[in-house]
Amino acid sequence: MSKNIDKAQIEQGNAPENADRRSFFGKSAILGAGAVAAPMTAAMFATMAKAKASEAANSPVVHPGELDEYYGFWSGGHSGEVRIMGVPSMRELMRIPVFNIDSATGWGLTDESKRIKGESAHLLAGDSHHPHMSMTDGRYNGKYVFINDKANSRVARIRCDVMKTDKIITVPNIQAVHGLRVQKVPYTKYVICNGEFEIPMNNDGKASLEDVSTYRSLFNVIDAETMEVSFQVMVDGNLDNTDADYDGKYFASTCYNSEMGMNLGEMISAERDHVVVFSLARCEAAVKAGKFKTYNGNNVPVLDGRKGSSLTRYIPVPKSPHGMNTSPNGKYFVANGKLSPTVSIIAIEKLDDLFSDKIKPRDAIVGEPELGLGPLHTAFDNKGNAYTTLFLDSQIAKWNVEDAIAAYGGKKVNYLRQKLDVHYQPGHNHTSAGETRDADGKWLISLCKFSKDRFLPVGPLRPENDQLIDISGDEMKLVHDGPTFAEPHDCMMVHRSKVKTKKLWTRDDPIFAETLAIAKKDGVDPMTQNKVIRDGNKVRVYMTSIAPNYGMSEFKVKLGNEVTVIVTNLDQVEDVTHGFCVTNHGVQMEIGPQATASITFIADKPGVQWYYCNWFCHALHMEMRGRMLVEA
Ligand code: RUQ
Ligand code: CUA
Repeated sequence: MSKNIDKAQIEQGNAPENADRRSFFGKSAILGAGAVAAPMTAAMFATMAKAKASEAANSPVVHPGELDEYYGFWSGGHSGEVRIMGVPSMRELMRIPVFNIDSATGWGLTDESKRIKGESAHLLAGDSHHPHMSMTDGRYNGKYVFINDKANSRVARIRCDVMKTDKIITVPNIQAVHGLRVQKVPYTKYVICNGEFEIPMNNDGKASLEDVSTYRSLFNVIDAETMEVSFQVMVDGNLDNTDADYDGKYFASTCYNSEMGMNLGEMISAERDHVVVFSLARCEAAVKAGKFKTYNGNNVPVLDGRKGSSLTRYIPVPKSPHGMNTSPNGKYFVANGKLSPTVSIIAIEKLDDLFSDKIKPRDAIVGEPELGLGPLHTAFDNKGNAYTTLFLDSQIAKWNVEDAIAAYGGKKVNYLRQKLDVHYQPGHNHTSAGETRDADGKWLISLCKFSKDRFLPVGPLRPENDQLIDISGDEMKLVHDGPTFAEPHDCMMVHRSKVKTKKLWTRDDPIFAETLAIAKKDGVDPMTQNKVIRDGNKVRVYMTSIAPNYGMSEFKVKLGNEVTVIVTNLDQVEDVTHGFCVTNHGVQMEIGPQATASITFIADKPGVQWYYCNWFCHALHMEMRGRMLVEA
């Protein structure tokens, strides 16, 4: 390769990496082992420089080999997963299985993932809604992403160093977790989320099921580190979405159905519903003082925050509000009208007075701009503007917050800046870093529920349409249509400088610590030994993998044995992942470089059963297989 070609290729970004990759495959095909590091520094630098240049121009074009400026975390809706998107290219970078089952990674199949799923491991479905990253002082800290499963009342945590789910809990005493956010300041000690559907307290089928006066909806406060529910707060109405302030003092949730109706007509009969504001200090003090009850046989403290409680305040807003969004300057909560064409602006600085009863609840409202039909969610830039999705109008309204407040105060100002057509029926929207102090006013994503004529037709079921909008200038400009599968409810964008991921697993990773503890009990060092342990009807098979070989090309079991295969991937090469798949057994998993993974199944078929590596790892990947010999 000549110097000139080298330089051109470096400028293109990825050529030297490819060259290394190619020579790696070539070399290890001959050597039969892949212990070759993949140096990529020159290419990385060139790529970074290029990406920097496109940042300056706010161009949505990311050339092949260039890197995106933002990590986007997208909920996968009723697919139950989370996806990582590159923004602004809108390339899907990775999928993180969470509440779903995934055959590529073995999520929901492996012993490690089943342990993480815990008591809900038997559930095969989920409905993920709101991914939000942990923060320190109101800025993303790159540690965790939290996401809720509305369908099964669960909350999960994704570890951002490896981009894998590491905790899943089922929240007790509630049904359907909807809105989820994190405490922003001083740091994410708590994850907050709303129990949406009201149920009897207790919900044990013993008391009258018809008497809706016993039905409650609970606000949930979860410890971000232990992932245990610290406390819950009982409210009036149905909780919907939520957000936190930038002072570490208040959380606010929208509530619809303050009527406690059990059908649509009843749910929307009253003209007003409300926003509930929670005082964190008062709630914590009440828990400490033991002023709580417990329900359904568990010991989670449930505080009474219904109307009249000192823990909460109820601010009336037009009926059926939906989204709740805090402005990144920390001054306002914005509740989105949904059935009303308005959003309600709550001044956070007035909340102290509201809690000490110096003002009336409605006095905390400082603006109620009329934006259009079906306002659902609002995002913010760094110039005092807000962007609200209008579901019914299929538009995004850009408006100025201070002007809207001035207009509410009686001034003749036009707070509306622009309305942009989106395609079609947007739900959530999100600006780059817009739920943090780092809001930068560069990009806006509109998550459209319908795509109709925007893409080649693919049958009656259509993709959603995630649209990328450049908001760096005075006008919003639509720059990209992105088809996505069901259903990105919500997303967030974090600057890539905040996220540091590992290239290889480290051997002390807690995700497989329990598996290693079992190995230790068996007296096996999984890094060096290939061994079969027979334990009554149970068989544990420890094997290593290094491209293109398993440490064991055969092992013997008896028909009906419960077999656990524990594979340790000895490869130290970035991107060399192995798989383990047993034909005809529904057994599949991923083993990342330097990881240990295990999977348990019944050997219920006699004879020769081949296992093979299902993650492409080597020129001799097809040959990476072995036999499980099942004696009848
Ligand atoms: S919330 S748009 Cu609006 Cu879960 Cu989905
Ligand atoms: Cu190992 Cu494919």
